[in-house]
Amino acid sequence: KWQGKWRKDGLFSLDTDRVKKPYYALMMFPYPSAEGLHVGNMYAFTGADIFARLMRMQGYDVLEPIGLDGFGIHSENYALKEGRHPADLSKQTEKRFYTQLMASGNAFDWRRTVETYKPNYYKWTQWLFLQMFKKGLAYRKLADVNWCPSCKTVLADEQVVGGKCERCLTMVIKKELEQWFFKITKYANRLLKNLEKLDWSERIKIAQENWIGKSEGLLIDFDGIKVFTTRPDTTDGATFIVLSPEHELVKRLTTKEQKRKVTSYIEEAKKKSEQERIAEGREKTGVFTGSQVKNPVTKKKIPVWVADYVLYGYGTGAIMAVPDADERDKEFAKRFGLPIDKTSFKAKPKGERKVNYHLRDWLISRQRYWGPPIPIIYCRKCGTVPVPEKDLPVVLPYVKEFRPTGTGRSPLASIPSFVKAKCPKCGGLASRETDVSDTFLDSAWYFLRYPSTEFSDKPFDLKRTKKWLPVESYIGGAEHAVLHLLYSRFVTMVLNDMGYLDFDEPFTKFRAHGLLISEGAKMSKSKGNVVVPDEYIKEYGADTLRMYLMFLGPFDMGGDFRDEAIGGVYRFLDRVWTMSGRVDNKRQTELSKDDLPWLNKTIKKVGRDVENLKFNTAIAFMMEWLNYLGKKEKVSHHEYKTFLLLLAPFAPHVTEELWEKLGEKYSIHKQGWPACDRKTLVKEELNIPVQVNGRLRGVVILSANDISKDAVVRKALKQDSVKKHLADKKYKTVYIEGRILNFVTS
Ligand code: ANZ
Ligand code: ZN
Repeated sequence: KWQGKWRKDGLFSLDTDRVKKPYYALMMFPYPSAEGLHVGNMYAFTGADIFARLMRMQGYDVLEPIGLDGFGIHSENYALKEGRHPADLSKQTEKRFYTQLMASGNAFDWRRTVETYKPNYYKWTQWLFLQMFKKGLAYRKLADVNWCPSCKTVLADEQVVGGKCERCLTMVIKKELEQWFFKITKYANRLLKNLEKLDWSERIKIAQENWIGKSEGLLIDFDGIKVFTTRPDTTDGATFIVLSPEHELVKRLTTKEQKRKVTSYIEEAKKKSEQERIAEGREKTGVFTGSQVKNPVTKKKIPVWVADYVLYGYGTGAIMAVPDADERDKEFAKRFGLPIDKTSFKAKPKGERKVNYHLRDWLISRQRYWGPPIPIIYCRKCGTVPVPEKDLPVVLPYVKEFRPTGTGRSPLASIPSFVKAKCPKCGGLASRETDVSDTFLDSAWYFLRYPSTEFSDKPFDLKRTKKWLPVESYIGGAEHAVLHLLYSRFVTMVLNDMGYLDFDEPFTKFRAHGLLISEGAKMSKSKGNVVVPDEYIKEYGADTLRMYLMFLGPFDMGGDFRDEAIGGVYRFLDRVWTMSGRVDNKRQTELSKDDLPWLNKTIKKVGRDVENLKFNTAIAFMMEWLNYLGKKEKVSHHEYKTFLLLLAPFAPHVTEELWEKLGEKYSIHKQGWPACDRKTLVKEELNIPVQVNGRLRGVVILSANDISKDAVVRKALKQDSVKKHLADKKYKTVYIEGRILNFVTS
C-alpha cells in the first residue's frame, strides 16, 4: 500500500536545484548479474537506507539514488550461462532488480536511476575515455593478459582466483595482445597522499596504501646490471644476481653452453600467471646464464641467474639476491647450491635513489561484447584517431554471436558493418577499435551522473555537481577497496585537473559494511545457500526482514543469516503494533520522573548509533524501551509517537501505517527527528580524556547533562597536569562531543 503511495507522491524525490541542505548519501549500485537481488545486497542497502533516513529526519535534503552496474563480464557470463542475449536479459534483470529494490522499502529517488548499459549513459563513459586520451593518460601497448585456454577468453584480474579461471578452474596463462591502458600510475603519489584527508574505514585506507605500495630504495649497478633494492645495507651479502625471464640482458649474458636451457626455461615461464610466479611456498625454479658480474662492495665475482620469481614489471626487473637476509633468495640458494654469505648490514654502496610504486597502469581493454566500445578509429594514413565527441555514442550493435571468440579479438571484430568506419580526420576508409572497456570504468564515474540524469547533452551539470558533490556518505563492500574505490578516485582527480570538477576526492566519507554469511558460510550459488529476500518479505514483510538483517550483528562486521531468529524481530514489531491499542488519547499528559529519562535516553542513543551505523545496538535500545512501555497500562501519546519516529528508518511501512492510525496527516517520513531533552537524563558521568598536542594529559569527569565544549574546557584548564603542558602558549581546542578534548598549541 505505502510503497505505491510514496512513489506516486514522489516522497523521496527532491527538487535538486532548490533544496537548501543537500546531502548526498550513496550506496554501491549492484551488478544485476544473478537471478536477482540476494539478501546480502539487501543487507547493504538497508543499512545505507536507515542512515540516509536519519539524515533526512535531521533536516537534510537527502539524495539517495540507485542504479544498475549492468554492463560487463558478470552480466555477460550470466547471459552465456542462461543461453540468452545480454541485451534481452538486461531488460528482464532490470525489472526484477527494481521490483525487489522497491519491495525492500528503501527511500530511493526513483526519478534518477542510472543504468550503465544504456546508450545515454555509456555515451559519457566513452566521453571519459576521450578525455583520458586527450590528456595523454590513455595509451595502447602490447601486454600480457590473463587468458583462459578453456573458456577461450581474456579474463579480468579479479576473475583469476589463485591462478585459475573463476568459472572453469582451468589454469590461466599469459597471452600477448595489444591493449589500452590508463596511466593511473601517474597519480600514485597523489592517491597515496590524499588518503590522509579522507574519513574512510581504516581497513580500506590500509588496503589502498598497500596496493599503491610506495617503496623507497636504491638502484645499484652490478657491471651494467641495475638492480632495485630497498636494502642496500645488505649488498655485502649479495651472492648472485637474478634477472626476470623477460629482461633485455638475458640474451647477451647467456653463454653458448647455457643457451638451450635458458631458452626452454623462458618458454615455460611465459605460460605462467604472475600470481603463480610469486606464490609463496612454490618450489623455486631458475637457470644459470653462464655469466658472472662483480659485487661492488665485496668485489667478488657472483653468478647471474634467470628465475621467474623476479617480475619484469617491477623495479628494474633484476635483483641482487641476499640469501642471508631474504627468505626467497635463501630458498633459491639452497635449491641450487649457491653460496650464502653473512651480511654485516654496514655496507654502503653507491647508487641512485629511487621511489617505486607497486601500482600498475589500469588495463581497460576487454575482448568481450557486453561493454561500451572504445571510441577509437585506426586509419592507415592518420594513425590512431579518437572518435569526435559529437559522434558519440559509438553504439554497441545488437549482435547474435556475442560469445567470446577465442582468437583474442572481441566478437565485434567479426561484424564488418561495425568495423568499417570513415576516418574522422581524412575521411578515408578506416577501421574501428573492436574492444570494449572494462566495467570498472562504468562504475568509476556513476556517482557524478545521478544528480544530473536529466541532462542529455553533458555527463554532469556543473551547477548540480557543485551543489551535490562530493558524496558525503558512501557505503559499500570492502571487496572494492583497491578496484572501484581507487579507480573512482583516479577519475575524479583527472577531471579535477581538467577543470571539470572543483574537488579531487569523490567520497568524503566511506564506510565498508560486513559480509552476510548464511548458515556459517559465504553465500554462493555452488554451495546452494544463497538467500533470496522475496519469500521472507512475503511471509514476514519487508520491515521484519530489514530489522532482522540489521540486528544480526555490527554492520561493519556482517552476520550469519539463520532462519530461526527472524521470529523474534517479528514479535517485536507485533508488540509495537498491538501497543497502539493502549495509547492514551489525551494529547497532553505529564510524563513521570521515570518515563522521561527512558524517552530521552532512547532518542539520544538511537540517533547516535544510527549515525555511527551501529544498527544492532540501536534496535536493542528500542527493544528495552518497548519492554519498559509494555509494563504500563497506558502509554502516553507522546511516548508512542516518539517511539514510532525512532523506528521509522528501520521499519518504514509499519510505522507509516501506525502513524496514520494515530490520526496524523503527513507522512512519518517527512517528520523531524525527535529532540532529546538532556536535562531529564539520569545523571550519568562521563570521563573525557584531555590531550595536549595529541598526548594524554588528564581526564575530566562530568555529568552527561552538560558536556558542552565550554564546560569541558573550563574543567580541563583547572587541572595542573594540563596547565603545565600548555604553559603560556597560545592554543586551539578540538573537541569531539563527549569523547575527547585536544589542546593544540601554536
Ligand atoms: C636485496 C634485499 C635484501 C631485498 C633483503 C629485500 C630484503 P618492495 O618493498 O616490494 O619494493 N625486488 C626488487 N625488484 C623485484 C622484482 N622485479 N621482482 C621481485 N623482487 C624484486 O621490495 C623490494 C625488494 O624486492 C628489493 O630489495 C628486492 O630484494 C626485491 F633482505 O634487495 B631486495
Ligand atoms: Zn585518416
